[in-house]
Amino acid sequence: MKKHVLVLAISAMLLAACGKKEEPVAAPAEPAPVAAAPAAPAAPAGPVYDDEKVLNIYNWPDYVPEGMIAAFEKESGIKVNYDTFETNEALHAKLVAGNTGYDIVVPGTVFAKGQIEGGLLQPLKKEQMPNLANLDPGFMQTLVTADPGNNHLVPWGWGFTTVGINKTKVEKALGGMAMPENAWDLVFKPEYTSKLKSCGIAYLDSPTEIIPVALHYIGKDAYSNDPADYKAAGEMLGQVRKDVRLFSSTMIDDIAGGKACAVIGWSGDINIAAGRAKENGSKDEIEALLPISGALLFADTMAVTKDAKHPNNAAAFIDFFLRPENAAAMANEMGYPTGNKAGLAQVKPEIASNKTIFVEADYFAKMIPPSSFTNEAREAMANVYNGFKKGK
Ligand code: SPD
Repeated sequence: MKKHVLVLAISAMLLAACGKKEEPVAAPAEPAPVAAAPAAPAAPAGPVYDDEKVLNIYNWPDYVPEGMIAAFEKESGIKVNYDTFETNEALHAKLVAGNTGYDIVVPGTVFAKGQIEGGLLQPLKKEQMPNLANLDPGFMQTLVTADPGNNHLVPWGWGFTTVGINKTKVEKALGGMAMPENAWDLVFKPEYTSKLKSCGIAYLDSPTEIIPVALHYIGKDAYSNDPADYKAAGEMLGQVRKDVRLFSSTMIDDIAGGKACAVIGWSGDINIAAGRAKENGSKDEIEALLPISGALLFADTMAVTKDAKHPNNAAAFIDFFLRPENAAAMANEMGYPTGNKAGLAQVKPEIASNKTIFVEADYFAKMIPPSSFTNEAREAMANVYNGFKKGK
C-alpha cells in the first residue's frame, strides 16, 4: 500500500541520518542494547495509575487533536496539565535545569539523543504500553540512532521544515516576476525577499530551525559542526535580515490572517494555516512547498522526564496516544503523521493524498534527514542566529 511505502521511505531516509557524534548533556549513560522491534513485553490487565491522578505534559503548541486530552481525562480520571514550549532550545534548557514539574515532554530527536545520553529522560515502562505494537517497526528503527533499543522515545509526530506561502499574495507581490525554481529563494534571496517584505516574511524563531536550512541553502551540510560554515550562513542571512518581518514559532494565525505571505515554517502548521484561512472565509491559496533542493525532516517524540512524579500516568497516556484512532487524528487534524502503522487505515483520503503530509517516496530522496547537534554546535549556531536577528 502506498502509505506503507511512504513509511518505509522515511525510515530509509532517517536511517541515513545515523552516525553524527553527540556530546552528552550531563553524565553519559551506558549505551542500551538495541531492541529488535518495538514490541512490548506482556502487558498488565489494564492501565496502572499513580496515586495522584495528575499528569503534567509539555508539548509544542498547536500539536494535539481537539478533544484528545479531554477523552483521556474522562477515561482515566487523570487531570492533565498541558503546557507548551516553542523551541527545542526552550525545552532543553528546562530539562537541563531539572525539576521541570513535567512528566511527559516532546523533544525533537535532534535534541533527544543528548538528553538520553545525559540521563535527562527515563526508560519507558514498555510493559504498560501494549499499543507500542501499533508502531511501524521500520519507523522505530529510524529512532535507534537517537535512542538505542527504542527505550526512551515514542513518536508523537513527524514533518519537515520548509517554505510556506500565501500563493495569492506572493504572486501579487512579485508582480510579473516568475516563481523561483528553488522555493528557498523566496525567503533567502534578496531578489525575492525585497519584493515579499511588502506582504510579510516570517521565520521560525530558533537557531536550530533556521541555521540548518540556511546551511543547506548555501550548499553546506545542514548539520555541519564547522564554525566557518555558520559564518557563511550568517552572511547569507544578513543580506535578507531587513526584509524579515516576524520571528515566531506559532505563526499559524500570522499566515492565515495575512501578516505573513512567505514563511520558514513546519509542514503541518502551514497546512493548518491553509485550513484556517478557508474557515475564515479567505479565498487565498496557502501552500506548504516542496523545494527542489529539499526540506528539513524532523521527528518529535514523547519521553518521560527523569524525575517525573507520575510515571505510571505518563505510561497510560503514551499508550492511549498510541491507539490507532489517535494516530489517525494527528494526521487528519494536525497534518502530522506519527509512524503508527495501525492508524493509517483511518487516515482520511484527502489527507493521505496530500503530498505535503504523506510525502511521496521520490521527494524523500531530496529531504535532509535529521541528525543531532553537539553542545558546541548549538552554541555557535545560537551566536550566529542572535547576531542575525539583531541585524549585526
Ligand atoms: N505545531 C507545532 C509543530 C511542532 C513542530 N516541531 C518541530 C520541530 C522541528 N525541529
